[in-house]
Amino acid sequence: MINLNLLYEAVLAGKHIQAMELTKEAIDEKISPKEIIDNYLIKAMEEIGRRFEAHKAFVPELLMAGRAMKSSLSLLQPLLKGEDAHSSIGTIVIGTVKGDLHDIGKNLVGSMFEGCGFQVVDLGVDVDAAKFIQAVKDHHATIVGLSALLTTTMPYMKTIIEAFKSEGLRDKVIIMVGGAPVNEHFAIEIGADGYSDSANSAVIKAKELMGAA
Ligand code: B1M
Repeated sequence: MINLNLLYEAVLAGKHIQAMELTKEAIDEKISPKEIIDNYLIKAMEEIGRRFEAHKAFVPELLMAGRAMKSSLSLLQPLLKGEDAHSSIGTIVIGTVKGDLHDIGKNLVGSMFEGCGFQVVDLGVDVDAAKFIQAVKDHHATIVGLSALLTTTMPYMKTIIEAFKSEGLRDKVIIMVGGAPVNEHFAIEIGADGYSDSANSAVIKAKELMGAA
């Protein structure tokens, strides 16, 4: 039986090959992807973040841990796609806002939406307001998902919301925000429709906002 703490340690140490091998073992042992992600992978990222803050880890360590987490997620994400994936509930345009390169959480949120039957248009990282607006028009999206991990990039979420207003599109889309430094209070303050602190709850919130819960 696999010891999942080894996976936590592998991600924390940035050992991506070991992380992939352990993830494969965990999948073979039918451990739920959600348990692996929530209890081991995200915990490892939280710990490397704490060490970074305490000056006990530096950018290279963050990068290596990020790469190890992504390697593991590349095996788990296909398993998050459920049966519902065939029938589309709606289209969400998702991206990490301008100036911000963090994409692990955003990718997880995207996978969860996809797994729950949404069409997902992922614009990647460092996305400006014009690109979000164009994507909504091109794909007739009903939801916009904004992710930010830096206190310096959070304010750009408001810029995006204002841009949707200027374009006359604000009432046509549900705008959701999330990411580690974002909270409910901030979401309300900038005029977003919804906030959530995890990939799971983001989908639940989106369905609620669409009246499809
Ligand atoms: Co950076 N980084 N980083 N980093 N990094 C943080 C965010 C930081 C908190 C670390 C720390 O100091 N403790 C800190 C920000 C401090 C602040 O702003 N107050 C920080 C910093 C400072 C930086 C740099 C400035 C460092 C430097 O260069 N000096 C730099 C900035 C680069 C840039 O973006 N312009 C930088 C760079 C990086 C790497 C590139 C090395 C790497 C990113 C790799 C990648 O993403 N491809 C990295 C990493 C890995 C982190 C930490 C350690 C982990 C982030 C992560 O992936 N978490 C992070 C520390 C931390 O967050 N504790 C840190 C796991 C992920 C699953 O969680 O993204 O929160 P999260 O997503 C969750 C929820 O938030 C939510 O659901 C997800 C799944 O449950 N969610 C949403 C996310 N988006 C959502 C959207 C929604 C709804 C929910 O609706 C649409």
